[in-house]
Amino acid sequence: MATPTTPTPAPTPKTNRLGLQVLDYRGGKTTLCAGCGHNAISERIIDAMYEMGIQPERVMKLSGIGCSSKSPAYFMNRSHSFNSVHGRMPSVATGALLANRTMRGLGVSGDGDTASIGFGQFAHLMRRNLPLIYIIENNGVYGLTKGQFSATADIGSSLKTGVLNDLPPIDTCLMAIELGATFVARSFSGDKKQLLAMLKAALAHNGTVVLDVISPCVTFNDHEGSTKSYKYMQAHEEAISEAGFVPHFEDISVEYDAGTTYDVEMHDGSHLHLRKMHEDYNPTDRIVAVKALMEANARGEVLTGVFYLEPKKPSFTDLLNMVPEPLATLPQSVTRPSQQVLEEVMESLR
Ligand SMILES: Cc1ncc(C[n+]2csc(CCOP(=O)(O)OP(=O)(O)O)c2C)c(N)n1
Ligand code: SF4
Ligand SMILES: [Mg+2]
Repeated sequence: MATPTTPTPAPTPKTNRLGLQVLDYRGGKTTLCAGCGHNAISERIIDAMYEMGIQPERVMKLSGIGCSSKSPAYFMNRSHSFNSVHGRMPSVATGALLANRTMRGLGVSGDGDTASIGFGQFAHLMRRNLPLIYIIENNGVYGLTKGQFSATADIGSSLKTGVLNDLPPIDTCLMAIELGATFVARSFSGDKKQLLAMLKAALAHNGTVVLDVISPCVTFNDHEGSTKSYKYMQAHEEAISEAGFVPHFEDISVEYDAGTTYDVEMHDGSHLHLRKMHEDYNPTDRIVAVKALMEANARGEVLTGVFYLEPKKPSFTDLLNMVPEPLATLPQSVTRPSQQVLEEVMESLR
C-alpha cells in the first residue's frame, strides 16, 4: 500500500512593502507588436513601481497619441489613466497635478508626440518643474501611422523604403536640460538594469524627470540604415555613468569611492550612486552635461545615463504654494467667498 503524501503548501507569493504582489501592478494584455521596445518599458515600469512600493491608486498615468501613448493600458490597471490629444499630455498633466498634489504623475509619450506635434507643450512643461515623470519612448518614427520620420530621427538615417532623412534631429535631453528639467536621463529599452535604476530614482524625485528611452520600432525602424534599431544601439550605446539606487526604506550601506562615484541624496531620502564612466562627468553641472551630449552626438554615439540632476529645486506645486488637499475635496466654505465677502465687494464697486 502506498504511503499517503502530505500535499506541499503553495509557496507564499512575494510581496512588496505595501503587501502587494507584482500582479497588482500589471495591466491589460499588450496589443503592440511582439518585440516592440515600448513593451519592455512597460515591464520595467511595473518592476519599478512594485519594488518602490508605490500605491497604484495614487498614480495618474497620462499620455498623448501613438503606440507609445497606448502603452499605459498595459501596466498598472489599478491606477488612474488619461489618454489625451496628440502632443497635449503636458497641459493635461499640469492641470491634473495642480488640482491634486497627493497624486503621482507618470507621463508616457512618443518622440512624435513630444518632439513633433507636442514640442511647444513639452518646452513650457520643462520650464515649470512640475512633479512629473515624463517618459519619451523614442523610436525615431511615427509608429502608429506607419513609420514616417519624427523630429528625433538622425540626419542621414533612412526609412525602410530607402528615403533619407535630411533634417537634423531634436535632442530632447539637451532641450530639457536647457529649459529647466531637474532630472534628465537617457536609456535603452533593451538595458533592463539601467532603465530600472533610473525609473526607481525618478520615483524618488520631486520635479520634472525627463527619461528619453530609445525604444526600437521592430515593424518600421529596425533595419540597416536606422539609428534607432536594436543593432545600432548595441553598437553605439555609450554610458556616461552607471546608476545604482538605494531606496530610503532599505537599510543598506553601500561602499563607494567618492573619487569615482557621485552619491546624490534624492528628495525622499533615497540615494542614487552614479559611477563615472567618462572623465569629466558631473551630474550636477548642466554645462558639462550639455557638452558631453553635444560631443557624443557629433561622434555618432548614443550617450545614455543620468545627465543632469538638481534634487533640491522647488517644484511647480511648491512654488505656487498649493494647498495639500485635492481641490475637488475642499469644502465650498474654502473655495467660495462667503455671502458677506461678496456683498462687501459689490459695495466697494458702487
Ligand atoms: C492632431 C493629430 N495629428 C495627427 C495625428 C496622427 N498621428 C497619430 S499617432 C502619430 C505619431 C505618433 O508617433 P510617436 O509619438 O512617435 O509614437 P509611436 O507610435 O512611434 O510610439 C500621428 C502623427 C493625430 N492622431 N492627431
Ligand atoms: S508599429 Fe512600431 S511602435 Fe507601434 S507597436 Fe509596432 S513596433 Fe511598436
Ligand atoms: Mg515614435
